[in-house]
Amino acid sequence: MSDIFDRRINRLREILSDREAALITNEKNIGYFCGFFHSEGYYLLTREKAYLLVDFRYIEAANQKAHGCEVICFHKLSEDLLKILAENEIKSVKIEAEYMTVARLRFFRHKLEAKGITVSDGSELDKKIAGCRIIKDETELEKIRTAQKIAEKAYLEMLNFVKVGVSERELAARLEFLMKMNGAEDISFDLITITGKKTSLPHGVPSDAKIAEGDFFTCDFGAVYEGYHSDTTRTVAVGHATEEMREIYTTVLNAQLSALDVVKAGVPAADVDRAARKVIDDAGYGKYFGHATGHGVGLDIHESPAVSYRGNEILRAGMIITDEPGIYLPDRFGVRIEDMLCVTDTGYENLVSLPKELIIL
Ligand SMILES: [Mn+2]
Repeated sequence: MSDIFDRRINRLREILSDREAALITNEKNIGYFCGFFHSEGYYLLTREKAYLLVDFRYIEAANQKAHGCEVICFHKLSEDLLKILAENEIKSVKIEAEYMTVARLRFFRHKLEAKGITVSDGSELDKKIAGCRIIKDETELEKIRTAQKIAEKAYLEMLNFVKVGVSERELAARLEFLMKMNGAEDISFDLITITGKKTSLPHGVPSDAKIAEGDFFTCDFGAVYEGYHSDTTRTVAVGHATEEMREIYTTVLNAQLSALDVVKAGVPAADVDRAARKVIDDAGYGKYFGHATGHGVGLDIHESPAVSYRGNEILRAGMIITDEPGIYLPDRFGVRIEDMLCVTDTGYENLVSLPKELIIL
């Protein structure tokens, strides 16, 4: 267990010089490097040592869960932190740029610089951490697979309740309940269970609106298992689907499949986006597909790499990406189909096992 964390820590140490430390405050990043995932922790890494500072409320859990670091119960954060920095003769501290509030940065600057310790720009640190997290090891993949299995089981159980007259909010509540009953520690994001005209909103919010005969019903859902997220979207029709609905559905499905054909280690992520976009453009619906084809998934629901024609990441084995093109006709309806994939040297492992042909309930 602890060699997983040793490996991660040692990669992060590559950006530290002798008298330098990294101070990590983002909960997900702390969890990634030591296995302890609760809020209100501070993780300090030097060339030789690693410390997790938590307050009294978390000390027992931290002692049980944290690996590869010395767990310290702090009383006054700045004093305890300065003591450790002095013991290690640290002259400069890197702080994550993306997660630190201005107030917090001011606090650390004020306290540390008074002792002659520089607080340096953390963008290099952020980049390094994202670079570590972008490739999932087997223990992480197992957690993502489990999250996906839980989500799919709950989704299939929820589908039994998708009927004319049932509200979007009821279905969101039911899906969340079923995920938790099936072992999810949380939902990946506010579940999207939308119907009718609202399906034209890529991130529509469930309301009291009720399913009507002839509606599309779009469900974008995911579960969290041991910190790791899953992400899937399916669109089904209720009662019947018009020719136009079928045509749009088929176009989105073809785009989704074309993107799948491209996925493989060594391929630019932008090519995956272009493959999906081409199918939708060629069918004349290009302007109705306004988001990227996909994104990375892991400890965060959206993380690197971006699967967008604007991105410049090259796919590598062990990356988790989504493939989720859509067509959204304003004030009419929309369709999105999303799979979550693990990139391999020869292609991908599709973590989603749900069918993709149009289902009419
Ligand atoms: Mn997604």
